[in-house]
Amino acid sequence: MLANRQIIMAEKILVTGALGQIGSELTLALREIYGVENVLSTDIQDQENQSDPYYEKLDVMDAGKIAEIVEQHKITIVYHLAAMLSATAEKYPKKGWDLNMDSLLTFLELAKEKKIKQLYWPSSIAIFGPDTPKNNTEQNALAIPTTVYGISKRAGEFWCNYYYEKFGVDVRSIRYPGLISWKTRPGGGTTDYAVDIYYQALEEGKYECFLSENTALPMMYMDDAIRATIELMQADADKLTVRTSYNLHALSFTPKEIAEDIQKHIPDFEISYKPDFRQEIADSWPGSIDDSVAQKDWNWKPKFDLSAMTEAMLGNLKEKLGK
Ligand code: NAD
Ligand code: AKB
Repeated sequence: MLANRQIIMAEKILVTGALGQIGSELTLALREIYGVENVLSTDIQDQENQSDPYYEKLDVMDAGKIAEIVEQHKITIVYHLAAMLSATAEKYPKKGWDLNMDSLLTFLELAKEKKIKQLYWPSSIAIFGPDTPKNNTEQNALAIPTTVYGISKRAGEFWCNYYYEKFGVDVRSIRYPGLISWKTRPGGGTTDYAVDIYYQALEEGKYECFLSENTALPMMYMDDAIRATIELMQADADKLTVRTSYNLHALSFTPKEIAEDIQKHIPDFEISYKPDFRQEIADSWPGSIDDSVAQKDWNWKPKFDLSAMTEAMLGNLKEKLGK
């Protein structure tokens, strides 16, 4: 036990995109395990109130600065989260591609050169496309993405597998579904409606959804996503059979279904629908995911169903918004 603790405390972790929806919570979770001073949080943005002494501003397009930080802080593990998400990348395709690809290759190269020993990089259900079977989409289902974001994530998966196969790089990845959380608001995604709806339910009592009422998408509460990420990173390497990216499942619901669940707590809550360009993106993605390989390889199991998530979201947001 003591030996395990010493091994864990010897790690120095770098998180990129750490001020984002996932990074803000993953950083806290990692600091609980590895110690605050051993987890360096970085992002291209300035920190809001300069409260974190272990924060550094870092643009992940700056490969030189990344190498400098890795050397200076003796970084051993990287969680590379910075990216442009689906809706924004459709507006800025080339910028989205450059950010999502170049930065991943920078970290894969550092791992190849043994400057870091482990890399986490998230993929997405966006790697699937309109030709993919919609329900219980399997690990190796046909994946011909039609969004820039999806193309960049699919290509990134292949790069991860390539660096693993050719150079033995220990890179691990999860295809997150839409993530739902209350601490930090999401930005630029197609699944963001499932977060916005809780804020608007409490603040306005109504919500105009940018997806149509019967658009089913795979989703997950953030606590499950953070636990999955850490469990995958701590799993025995020889148990892992996937080095592209693991399918992961927790929930599947439509805007109508989440609204009905909110109405159990806020009976007067009203939802209306005004689909925009994000409808086409959502229509190209699966409705639910088969994650049997993750279950088998590293015992993945979600804890939050829709009603547990709604309770947690409304309870935490009420406190945060002073409602
Ligand atoms: P987010 O948009 O909330 O956060 C991304 C962060 O990256 C932001 O804080 C942003 O300031 C930072 N960033 C942008 N450009 C940067 C740059 N050049 N250098 C450094 N930082 C930069 O995104 P998120 O939801 O936290 O997603 C994190 C990762 O998880 C992404 O790779 C995303 O594709 C993946 N993912 C997220 C979801 C989800 O539902 N949130 C689902 C699937 C995959
Ligand atoms: C998005 O909607 O872009 C993300 C994702 C599913 O990757 N939430």
